[in-house]
Amino acid sequence: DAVKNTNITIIGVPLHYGANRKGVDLGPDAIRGANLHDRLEALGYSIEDAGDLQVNRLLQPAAQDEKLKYMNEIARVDQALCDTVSEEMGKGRFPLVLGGDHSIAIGTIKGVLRHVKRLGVIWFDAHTDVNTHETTDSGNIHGMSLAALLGYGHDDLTSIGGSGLKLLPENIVIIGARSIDPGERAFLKAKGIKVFTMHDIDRNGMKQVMEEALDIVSNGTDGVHLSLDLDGMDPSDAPGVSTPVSGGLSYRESHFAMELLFERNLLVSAEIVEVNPMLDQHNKTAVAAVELIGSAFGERIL
Ligand code: 4U7
Ligand code: MN
Ligand code: MN
Ligand code: MN
Repeated sequence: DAVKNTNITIIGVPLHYGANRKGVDLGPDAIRGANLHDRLEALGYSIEDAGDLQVNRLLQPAAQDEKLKYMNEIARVDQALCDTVSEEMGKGRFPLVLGGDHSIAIGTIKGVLRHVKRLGVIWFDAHTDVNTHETTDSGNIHGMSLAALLGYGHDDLTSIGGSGLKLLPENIVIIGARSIDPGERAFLKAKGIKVFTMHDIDRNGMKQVMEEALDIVSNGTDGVHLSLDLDGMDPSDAPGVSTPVSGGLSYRESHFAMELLFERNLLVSAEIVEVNPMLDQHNKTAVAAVELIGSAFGERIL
């Protein structure tokens, strides 16, 4: 069994270009403002905050980027994030990345892959993020991050962090999905990626779903990454997200999932994405994000 890493480095990534919607760039400060540091310190972790990566101000996507909006800046930020994550892991620290939209998962996970070759991933999300420039309707790169990490999509995205770093489809689970585009459905089927949809969670309950999910991501891997898209939760509990979808995970279901995750002691890295304070109510979504991270790091009711 792995030894729990109690040294955490927080890395903020105020990027919104992947969502093509303002507000999610304010996520890192909203999450910090919901007392992330204190909460983790109370659990016995030692926290360092590396601050925010620098994101350039752009007024509109380049005309040629219709199906890959803002790709150049996203790829530049993801490369910087990959290097920062990899450096922190090199020091033996646990990277906790605060987004920003979900396109930052490319940078985070590529950085982790430099240290953990066979990496399991829990992708908590209403969506499955396996579009490419060939299947996307929106052109928004936050809907392409998981495909890029599997090696599919534009070279400028798949080559981030150097070639040869890849996730394997059999080491990934998606939890909470309820909005899947036609091209994504075909991709998920062809690659055999395990998706626990809301239907599966309704039918079997979160306990069974998480047990199966954790078995999959830990089988033949050397560590697990948590990619927590807050839109996986129901919009009544997490209204401040770029792309809300009804019928999501309840407050308790989400917490229970994180509590079960902690019990298996698998995590080597994590990220919180898609928190959009401009669409939020009283910072509710950022607070929920911090509470979920609390549960994933060992907080208990009693
Ligand atoms: B997120 C979408 F069409 N699939 O590609 C797309 F529904 O990181 C949404 O999960 C993507 O929030 C959502 O634009 C990306 C859409
Ligand atoms: Mn997502
Ligand atoms: Mn999503
Ligand atoms: Mn979203």
